[in-house]
Amino acid sequence: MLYLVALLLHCLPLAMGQYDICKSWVTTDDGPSWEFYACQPKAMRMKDYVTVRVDPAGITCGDPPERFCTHENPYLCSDECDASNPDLAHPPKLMFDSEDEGLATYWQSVTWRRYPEPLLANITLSWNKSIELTDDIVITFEYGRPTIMMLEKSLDNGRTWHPYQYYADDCMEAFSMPARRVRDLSTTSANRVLCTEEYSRWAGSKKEKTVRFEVRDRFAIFAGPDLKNMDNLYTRLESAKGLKDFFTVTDLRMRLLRPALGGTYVQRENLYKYFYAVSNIEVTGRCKCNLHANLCTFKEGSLQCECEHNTTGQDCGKCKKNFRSRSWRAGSYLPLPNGSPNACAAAGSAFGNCECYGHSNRCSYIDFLNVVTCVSCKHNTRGQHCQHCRLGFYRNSSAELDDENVCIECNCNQIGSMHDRCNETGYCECKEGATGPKCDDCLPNYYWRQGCFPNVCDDELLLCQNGGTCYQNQRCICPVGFKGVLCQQSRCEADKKDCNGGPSVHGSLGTILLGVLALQLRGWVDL
Ligand SMILES: *[C@@H]1O[C@H](CO)[C@@H](O)[C@H](O)[C@H]1NC(C)=O
Ligand SMILES: *[C@@H]1O[C@H](CO)[C@@H](O)[C@H](O)[C@H]1NC(C)=O
Ligand SMILES: *[C@@H]1O[C@H](CO)[C@@H](O)[C@H](O)[C@H]1NC(C)=O
Ligand SMILES: *[C@@H]1O[C@H](CO)[C@@H](O)[C@H](O)[C@H]1NC(C)=O
Ligand SMILES: *[C@@H]1O[C@H](CO)[C@@H](O)[C@H](O)[C@H]1NC(C)=O
Ligand SMILES: [Ca+2]
Repeated sequence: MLYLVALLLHCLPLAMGQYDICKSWVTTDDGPSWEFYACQPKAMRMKDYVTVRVDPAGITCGDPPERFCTHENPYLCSDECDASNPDLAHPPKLMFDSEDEGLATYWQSVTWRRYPEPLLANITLSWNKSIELTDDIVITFEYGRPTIMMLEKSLDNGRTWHPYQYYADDCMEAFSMPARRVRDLSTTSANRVLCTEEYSRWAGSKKEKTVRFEVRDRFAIFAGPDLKNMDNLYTRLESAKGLKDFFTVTDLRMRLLRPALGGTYVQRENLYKYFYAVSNIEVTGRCKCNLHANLCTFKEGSLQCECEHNTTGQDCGKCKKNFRSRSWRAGSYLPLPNGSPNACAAAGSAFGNCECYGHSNRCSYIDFLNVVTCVSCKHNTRGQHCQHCRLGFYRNSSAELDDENVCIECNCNQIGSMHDRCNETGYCECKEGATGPKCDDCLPNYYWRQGCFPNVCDDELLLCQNGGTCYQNQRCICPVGFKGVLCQQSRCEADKKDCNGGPSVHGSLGTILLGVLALQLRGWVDL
């Protein structure tokens, strides 16, 4: 019995800390060797690694010094914010310090002295690293929570932003959205962006201070109320499209849109009691390492995964050099309980010497040729080892053979070139008269018009005669009385009868003759 307890205790840490080791040295029938597992870093207090930015400039109180009061004590406006006095200053960093027992330290905005112009502030948190949230985001407000605010997130270091959650005391009025609660979401809507009224009502500023983004409640949809069934959550994270990304962020932004009112309307005669004050922003999560690392360290100002499985990059998002015999893949939580490492493989190790330079995951043995060849080469490559470029593509000389950008499209001009293939430096084969790498230019003495054609006229050798002018090398515009490609022929020579009359006389005489002919045919004139 004692022995059993000891065994259980021994096994417990491993069983509980799922995905916490990347590899272990095991002995099998074939002797000892490494075994690899999907692994992820521990969850951490992410506020310790964040950089913060508060907008607009001048929104932080104290410059110049300012008085304020509280909703509890609205007529005793003796509190002071003074940025130049450390005891009275409220800089942004106080949202991330460790709260000692007792007094809260907080960032504070200016008061709403410009009412009715809205009092707006953005608090942007950036990690320069993808983070997977593992617990609720908890924002603590002193002196009342905002009556309208919004949480946004970015997945690409702040280049693009998406709404994450809306908060208002009246969702319909503020955002034209019905109020919902995360608790009421279902398995198919677990990643829905919603508006909640739970964190914006007035309940006395001391009583309810926190605004949450509920990660646990969303996890609980899959893992049960106490998150006991994490296996189900991990299974869902692998299979439900977009679910993992929903909990992943590189940046968060709180858009504070209206402060606590402490009542139903704004008292214009006392605007000193309206402002924002944030004492803490708790973000709990782990570095996203694509299940290829169980450690994440803070180096050179940024978090970085300590990649295993022969992967590399800030998120272990690619294979190490010389380990690209198949394409990189994230590790997987499945199959339970240890997952799949999906490790990168050394060239030559994976499929009996079939290197595919990371452009294919599959090799196939061709019986009658007795060779192993890569199947379905990607990135516009082809060949037994995906070592050539497909027709219509050429080799990028500044890229390694295992680079995704190794093959560049030829882009031959369809009209000017013989076909859509090109040589190793990207030069296409041109039709007569065409030139340039892509055959979209004409040689001298050719002009472009749906292809290259030899000049009909020009200013050097093929001069238009008799005062004609050359139109875009395509034809001579001849003066009256001349014709021919270069206006070299006088109309008089061509038609001897009309030599004395000008072309206009020629015309009118003809018309008269035709008229006479017509009348004669009708029998009215007898010539
Ligand atoms: C807050 O950020 C949003 C989105 O980028 C921007 O449109 C808005 O002007 C910002 N507000 C302030 C007060 O800087
Ligand atoms: C972000 O992280 C990358 C990779 O660690 C680093 O090269 C870069 O300098 C960091 N950028 C900033 C602004 O810290
Ligand atoms: C990574 O490469 C090393 C050799 O550098 C090898 O010993 C190790 O087993 C490889 N790991 C995996 C997961 O393939
Ligand atoms: C050639 O490869 C380099 C290195 O990957 C890449 O930066 C570049 O964009 C590629 N060139 C083209 C034209 O795709
Ligand atoms: C490709 O064609 C161009 C133009 O004909 C030529 O200058 C270049 O040397 C060729 N490159 C190779 C590698 O053959
Ligand atoms: Ca604080």
